[in-house]
Amino acid sequence: MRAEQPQAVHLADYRVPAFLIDHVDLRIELFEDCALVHSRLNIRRNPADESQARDLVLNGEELGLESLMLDGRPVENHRVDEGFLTVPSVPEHFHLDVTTRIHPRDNTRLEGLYQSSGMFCTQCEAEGFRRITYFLDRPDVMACYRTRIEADREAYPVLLANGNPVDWGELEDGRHQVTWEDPYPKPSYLFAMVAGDLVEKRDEFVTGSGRTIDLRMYVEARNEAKCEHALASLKKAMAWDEEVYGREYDLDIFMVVAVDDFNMGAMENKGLNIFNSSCVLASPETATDAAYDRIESIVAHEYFHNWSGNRVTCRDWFQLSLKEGFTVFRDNQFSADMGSPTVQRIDHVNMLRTAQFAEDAGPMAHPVRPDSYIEIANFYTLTVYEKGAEVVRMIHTLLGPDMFREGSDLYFARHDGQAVTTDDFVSAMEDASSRDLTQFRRWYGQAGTPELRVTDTFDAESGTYTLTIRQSCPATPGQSHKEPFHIPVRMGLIASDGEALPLDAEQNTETVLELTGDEHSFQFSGLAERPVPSLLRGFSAPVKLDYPWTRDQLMFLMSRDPDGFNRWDAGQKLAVDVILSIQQGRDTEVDPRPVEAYRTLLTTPGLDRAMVARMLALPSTAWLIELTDEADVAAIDGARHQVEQTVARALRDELVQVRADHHPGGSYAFEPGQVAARSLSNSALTLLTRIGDEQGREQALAQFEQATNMTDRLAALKALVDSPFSQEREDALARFHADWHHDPQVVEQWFAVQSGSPWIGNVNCVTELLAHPAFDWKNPNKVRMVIGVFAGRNLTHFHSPDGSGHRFLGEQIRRLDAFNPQISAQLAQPLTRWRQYAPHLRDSMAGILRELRDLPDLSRDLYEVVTKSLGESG
Ligand code: 0A1
Ligand code: ZN
Repeated sequence: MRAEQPQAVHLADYRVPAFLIDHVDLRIELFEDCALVHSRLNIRRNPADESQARDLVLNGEELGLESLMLDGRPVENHRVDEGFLTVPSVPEHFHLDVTTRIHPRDNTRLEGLYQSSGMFCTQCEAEGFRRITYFLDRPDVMACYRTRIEADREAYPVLLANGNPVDWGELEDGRHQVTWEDPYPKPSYLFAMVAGDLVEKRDEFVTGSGRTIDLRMYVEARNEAKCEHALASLKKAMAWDEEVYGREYDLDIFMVVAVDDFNMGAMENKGLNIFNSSCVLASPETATDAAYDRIESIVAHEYFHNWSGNRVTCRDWFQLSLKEGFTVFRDNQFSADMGSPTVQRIDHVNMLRTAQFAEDAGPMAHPVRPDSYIEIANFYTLTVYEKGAEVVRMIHTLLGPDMFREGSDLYFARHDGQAVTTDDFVSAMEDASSRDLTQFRRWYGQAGTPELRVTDTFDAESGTYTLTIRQSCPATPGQSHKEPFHIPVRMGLIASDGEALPLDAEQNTETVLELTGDEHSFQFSGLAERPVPSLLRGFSAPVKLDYPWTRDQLMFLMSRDPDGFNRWDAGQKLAVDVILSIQQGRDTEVDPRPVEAYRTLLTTPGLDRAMVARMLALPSTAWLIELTDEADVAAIDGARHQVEQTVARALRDELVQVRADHHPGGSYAFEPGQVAARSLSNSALTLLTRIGDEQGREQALAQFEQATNMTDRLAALKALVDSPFSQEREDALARFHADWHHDPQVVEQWFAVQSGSPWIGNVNCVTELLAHPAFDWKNPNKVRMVIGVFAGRNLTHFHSPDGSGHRFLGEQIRRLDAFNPQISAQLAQPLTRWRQYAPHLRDSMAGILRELRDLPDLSRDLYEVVTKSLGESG
């Protein structure tokens, strides 16, 4: 057990800062073994503070304090404690000059200033700036920064920081300097600098008001050919934000840097976005369609933060969803506009329902605006990001697009240059629309996924159909009772001939029902027969909905619901019912109905091919587990596999035909038509190889040999790996590695194909991968691709009944925690849901959590995850 227990921070304890910092002047001297950071802070007492504090208390961690001067005179009565520097009795206004010595080369946490592949880079969100220099490291202290970087010219020809370059020149001893100035006040978490020997790719964007913005992407020379897609995505995002939100870029330069070692996906530092290489670099030969898609949305996400996050930022870290929920909503809208809105929505909801619902149902459940945290890095969660985005989406649904735009305009105008709260965001939406969102605000404060129970009656005589909806929300840690939520339910009614029925006097065939109380009844009159309800269209609220559709009704909705999302969802519901009925012994044979529905999909000309691919995919094991109490993973996976085999065998000819008809030839382009065709053809390949016969083997081998892009090559490799063809599997894995061992991002994929494989990815296999020369403990991507993919996606092997998978994860977490706590805490996530599983799995998972909890030296990050997961009874 840790010597002292880390303390929680509470939203209720928020106080304005006692001091403000208006200006920061940094001079950063970079050397091989250390860096000297000279900072001059322009500080004044905060007029809004009533505490009358005399002492200045700055945050700082693992800093060597070299000198400290106040208004030019050395300070002698200061105190340095764990995490703080206190300067007693300071005046109203003053300059503080601080010099700290830090060691970027030894920084394995990847927070603050560190080295990656020989370059220097920073990550300051959420509390990394305090690892560079002493500061009021909180987002409501906003300052203008001037940053001068000095380094050896030959080793570090490129020196970057936020803002615009204002000065540069030679220094003694082969060194040089570049000075940057950022005119926009910003919190310290948005500070960034980079120094390295990097190639520059240039482009430009002309804004709506006619300003030409210099776009620059910096990468290592070996990645020079992988920049085009990110730059193209950036320009699309810039144009889209002007068109849809009226937001123009505000500096002269926008820079993007790719680094290999990064704890997260990317970071929105003002004017200098830093990306994990895997989230920004792409070429057709090395990146899949899924990667292209992800890059487009992450580049957009970081760019959109320039307004939703940087110009208007968070008052404190409890407000994280203010920037993240809104920005994810914005990037989802963008992705929908760039491709198919329905497919984008399906992919997003699929992830949300599987992973965020699990978070909401587990011991780490927290509101979109949490009430407390021990380590804020643990709160970059799916709840804050994805559920936060759903909350913004519901506001959009309730207000309609025009009013929502007025609300966002008001929000940006009212709060430009400020650090504000989620409440301020909702108020702007209210003020612009005159809608009362008082009750709606509960979405920010109450955790848990609401459940809607729907029943209906039809009075044939009067032709009246009545829908009754009851809402409830399960208890979550610290919240046993929930008040009703304000929930928009988009819906329609469908007649037996497939006609969409009018719902009101204006003959609308779709409406949004608003739930505010525990129970509501809605009546629809003038109907000739009992309709089939289509509920929660487009997933209009992040809730679980229960209505007793029959399998025939689901088949009907799969083909006749005018809402594409609900067509897909009906198919998922049908497949869930069929699989779980097999698993629970309610059915002894696989119901042929889904097979026939898939056959129709495969043979009907003119359907959206990306949609067909989504509809053919059976619900994931993770989603089936989420729907099951005391989940027996092996039994669930076995039933799913049986259904998949049945489908594949019955549809063999249609699958072969679809591949012949739809596989795109010619040169690769990331454009919706080609992406859809590849996704359908590769889904068909996966199913064909599940049969395990000669035809599937030949198709997979031929595609592996002939593929000219990574999407097809990786799909073929996966198909071979997850099939009984052992010789072909070994050969393909060896060949793939031989071809791509020089490219870290492709090697990451090669790792993931193995660690995620239900066929070969057992504990022995992943243990061998950890010993592979390309594996690197200090590189978060490699760790995630081997250990994270095994524990998060390879559920059969991770939950091996002998507990070996759980033990393996426990050992790796323990090892990682010593040098990168953010990563060890991320990797512990799969263990937190232990209560969801069958007793033998549950006990083994909780046992590992207890072992971790009892370690003498575990990090604050991991401490919070394991103690909260175990709960009071732990
Ligand atoms: N704000 C970034 C991602 C990010 C999150 C957490 C971090 O450290 C704890 C760092 C970066 C984004 O939303 O893209
Ligand atoms: Zn973000």
